[in-house]
Amino acid sequence: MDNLPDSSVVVSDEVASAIEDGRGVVALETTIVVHGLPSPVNLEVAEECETAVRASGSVPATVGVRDGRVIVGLTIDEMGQLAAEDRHAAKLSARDLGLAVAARRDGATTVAGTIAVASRVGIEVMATGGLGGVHRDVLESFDESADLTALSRYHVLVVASGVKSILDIGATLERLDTLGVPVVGFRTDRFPGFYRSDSGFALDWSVADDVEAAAAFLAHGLFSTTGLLVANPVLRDRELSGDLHDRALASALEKAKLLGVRGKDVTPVLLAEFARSTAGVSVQVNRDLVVANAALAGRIAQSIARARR
Ligand code: PSU
Ligand code: MN
Repeated sequence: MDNLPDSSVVVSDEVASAIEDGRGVVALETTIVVHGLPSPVNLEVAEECETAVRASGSVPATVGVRDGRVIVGLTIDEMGQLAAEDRHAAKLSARDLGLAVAARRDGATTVAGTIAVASRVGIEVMATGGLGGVHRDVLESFDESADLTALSRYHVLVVASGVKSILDIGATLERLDTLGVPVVGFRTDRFPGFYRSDSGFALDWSVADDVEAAAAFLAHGLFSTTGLLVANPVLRDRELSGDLHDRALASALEKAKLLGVRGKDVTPVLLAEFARSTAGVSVQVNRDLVVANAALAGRIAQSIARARR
């Protein structure tokens, strides 16, 4: 497949020339903006992520769908329009992209949707807060995020603070193993727990800096077409306390059960209940970690670009 987008995929001039010139580019998702964080923090975070990527010397490429056009390089204004409630932007995973284009819909892309687009246009790095994964009630619900299978299909490096702690973290790590997706701790040999810096699970591999992360991704590409997860823990002095986390988690799981939510609504409901029951502290932690991940992704994209030259 060529990397030239057709008219259904619109790459902004800035992003297109950065890709063309082999400069560092970081894809950013919009589900966290439209369905993951409350207003007005959502747009502040979107802007902070873009600023963090730029500060590293890389170019941000925020992905979303407007009127059936997949945009790579949304402006903050366009993101604001997409996040407006009356627009009812859909939550788009990789499988939904073509259908949203055909139906001329608006939508925000998940990690899965974003890396499908990134790989289509030649972007190798993306940043998010917490990856999706295997849900705790998986034996009843069969609910496993398509983020995992997307990482098994697209050769993109994703920086995330582990997987969201609302998930079954051990099962998610097992699935990443089965799917052939390597997990590399950034300056840690512990798998991060999203709102918490340590999920309690150990990692086999870690890197000391962005140069090593870039080298790991390039070497991985010699043997595999899968993606790679760089696990970047939230700073210890920013994490949610263990007590508060566990209480919020219990109430979030309870709430989701009570409402009987399913499918793509599960994660947004759990995150919203976390925000409510921690009086917004979880939102602040989410903000800190996603901006830090965008900054790191920017540095890694720079190192990959340098290594390729
Ligand atoms: N990280 C966050 N907040 C979010 C997400 C990630 O800090 O809201 C989003 C991402 O878009 C991810 C999605 O792909 O949650 C996972 O949704 P699901 O569990 O339905 O696959
Ligand atoms: Mn799901």
